[in-house]
Amino acid sequence: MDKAVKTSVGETLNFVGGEYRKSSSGKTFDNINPIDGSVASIVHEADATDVDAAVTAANEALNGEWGQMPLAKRLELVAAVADEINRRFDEFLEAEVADTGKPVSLASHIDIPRGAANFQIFADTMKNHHGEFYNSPTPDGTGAINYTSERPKGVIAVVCPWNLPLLLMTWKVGPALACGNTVVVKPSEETPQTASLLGEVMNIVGIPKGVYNVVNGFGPNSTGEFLVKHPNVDAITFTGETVTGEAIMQNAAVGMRDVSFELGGKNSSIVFADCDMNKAIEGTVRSVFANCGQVCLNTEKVFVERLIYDDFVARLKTEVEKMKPGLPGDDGTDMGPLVSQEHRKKVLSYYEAAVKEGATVVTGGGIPDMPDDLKDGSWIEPTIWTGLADDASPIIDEIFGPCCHIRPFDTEVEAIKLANDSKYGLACSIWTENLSRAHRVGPQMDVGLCWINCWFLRDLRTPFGGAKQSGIGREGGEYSLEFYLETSNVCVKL
Ligand code: NAD
Ligand code: 6OD
Repeated sequence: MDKAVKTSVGETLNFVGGEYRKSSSGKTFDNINPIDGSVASIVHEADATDVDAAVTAANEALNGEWGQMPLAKRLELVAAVADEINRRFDEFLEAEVADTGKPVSLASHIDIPRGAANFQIFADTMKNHHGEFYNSPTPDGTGAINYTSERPKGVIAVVCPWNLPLLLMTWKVGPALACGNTVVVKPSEETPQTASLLGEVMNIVGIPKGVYNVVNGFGPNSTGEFLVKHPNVDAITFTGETVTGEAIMQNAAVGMRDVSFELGGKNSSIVFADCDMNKAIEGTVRSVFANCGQVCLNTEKVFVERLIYDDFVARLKTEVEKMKPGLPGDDGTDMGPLVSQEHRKKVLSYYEAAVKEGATVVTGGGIPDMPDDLKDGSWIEPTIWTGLADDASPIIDEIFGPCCHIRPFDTEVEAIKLANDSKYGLACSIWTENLSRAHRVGPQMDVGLCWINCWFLRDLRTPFGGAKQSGIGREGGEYSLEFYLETSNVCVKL
């Protein structure tokens, strides 16, 4: 990819019934490139009429060719979407990088490959999926058989965040389509381009019109709210902030629509003195700072056993100070900007709060000095703090930026208690070479995902999701199918 910042400004249209459409109101908004504040694309904002057209198209497709299509053919098309994304890899990469500013090295290893894999894995999962069968005794001795029958749930609203736009959207659209549903996707207003581009892929592959629809816009009193309130939406899958999940859930309650929620986190790492220090440092650098701290799974609280605490803090500081922010395509770049100026304001408010609440700033804490052509980007320094109280706001709240607090602990019991002390329960990482400790501590973590001696290592068949206020339900493999299929029991008296 070109090393220069993308300068050509295109339009991001809605995709309804297999066609690209401008908004019926004529309203547009700017999609800003966070690298330099330039306009990456002009986005057409879908109003209630446009949302209604998308939901209607999705309903018609359910009752048309898509609904009648044999499973084998459907899965062949879903797998073909994966192949076509891979064929157009560079276009997806360019769009994702322009919207997010993330390094090409990251997007080309995680975002785009996973965008494709999410279709292939669920085509495979659905191919191997089977129902249940029971031979049941009856009082008269003749018996009965029971078997499950499954059908698509219907029209699924897919509401997405901006941090891993293609990955997180396809993580829902892949299984939804494999199960025979149709979707209306509402990408984040910050990162709309790859969802729109996926419409071209759907048409080229031959996915029937109306199966995949995209409506662009904002959340409250805008496209997102119109979509989740639409009475002909059968279920809602959402990834984003917990407070947004609460608002969506209230709307989902009307008509008793099912929800699948992947929400916020405040994730911990526990580093025991018996860890492999090199692995723990390398893993912690990734788990705190990957994607400029904008992964829901990122670590923001690090607990380190006192015996190795000083050494750990010093070594992490050395590694973090080597990190280089810069243009996405430059070889040396290992950190992009935050997604927007607005998000930077939020993260900086925590940088200020940390100092006010008594933190020692080990490194970072502000805005890096960038060259003139990048000054309008949303750059921020990777930051480490120590010395905060357990109830300080940067310890309690999800910040979603490249920062962490490091605190010492003395016993295993204390570390588990500190790490679990949160209203969130998404993920954690444990660093230890002691096998017994690993198996003892792992299951005690009050989270949906516990990594031992690793972070963000994914097998797409495993359950993914959060405990407490980090989510409702699980995604991945058969867990996704559970949400996207309506299961009935058929009981036959013999
Ligand atoms: P957000 O909640 O602000 O927005 C997510 C989406 O919801 C956007 O498309 C937005 O337009 C839409 N939206 C907002 N209000 C709405 C409403 N009232 N009705 C319908 N739609 C509405 O989240 P974000 O800032 O885009 O993403 C960051 C957050 O997402 C963080 O909290 C992060 O932890 C979380 N996240 C969680 C996971 C996970 O797997 N648990 C993954 C990624 C991000
Ligand atoms: O890897 C995944 O499947 C996934 N859902 C990752 C979520 C990352 C959150 O930002």
